[in-house]
Amino acid sequence: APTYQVSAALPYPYEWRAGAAALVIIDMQNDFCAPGGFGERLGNDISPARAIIPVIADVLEAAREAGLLIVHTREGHLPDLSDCPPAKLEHSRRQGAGIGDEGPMGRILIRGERGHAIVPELAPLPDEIVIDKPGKGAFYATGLHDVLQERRIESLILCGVTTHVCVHTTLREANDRGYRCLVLEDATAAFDPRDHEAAIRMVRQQGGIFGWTSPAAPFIAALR
Ligand code: TIU
Repeated sequence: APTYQVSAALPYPYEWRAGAAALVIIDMQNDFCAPGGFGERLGNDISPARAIIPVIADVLEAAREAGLLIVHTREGHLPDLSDCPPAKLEHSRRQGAGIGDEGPMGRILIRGERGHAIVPELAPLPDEIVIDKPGKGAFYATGLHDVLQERRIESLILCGVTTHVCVHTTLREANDRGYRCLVLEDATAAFDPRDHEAAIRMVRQQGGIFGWTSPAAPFIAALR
């Protein structure tokens, strides 16, 4: 199979084999990207999360054209909260955004509510994979690893929110499972840019301990 390369990636060029890469779009939900959602009610400025929507839309379009496997993830819980650990529930309530509480977009972080849905600009197509996850990482208590192994996926291109929480947790889980991971730095965001910067730096320190980083444009160019 031919090999693709993003030569601008840090700390050194990122390569993947044709047919062996997946785009993973993490938690681009109304709860993190829309006014009145979980992210904003936790006390955050959601504008960085909104700003990456058009960048991810470009990446998604190019990945669809190139035939990459597309995976969307959503953070959320069952309506009876049986999959929400007490510590997570307590933390959310202390922050004034109790998981399961009523909000402007339905119950906060509950599957099936409007706040839980992916923003319309990045809506999954019917044949794309949607992983519902109760944790920050997309591998914990989900079928993601099996889905990727069935399709012989070796390389993951990660984007979405937030860089230091769900993107990083997923990245670390993926790295331990042997996937080669590229984080698209301008297609990820944290509510505080300092958290974003720190998280991006961490990926590529020690010669790329968790993977690679690159802006979206050179990745899109490599696909075309
Ligand atoms: N998706 C994700 O990152 N969930 C979070 O709760 N992130 C925060 O930064 N709070």
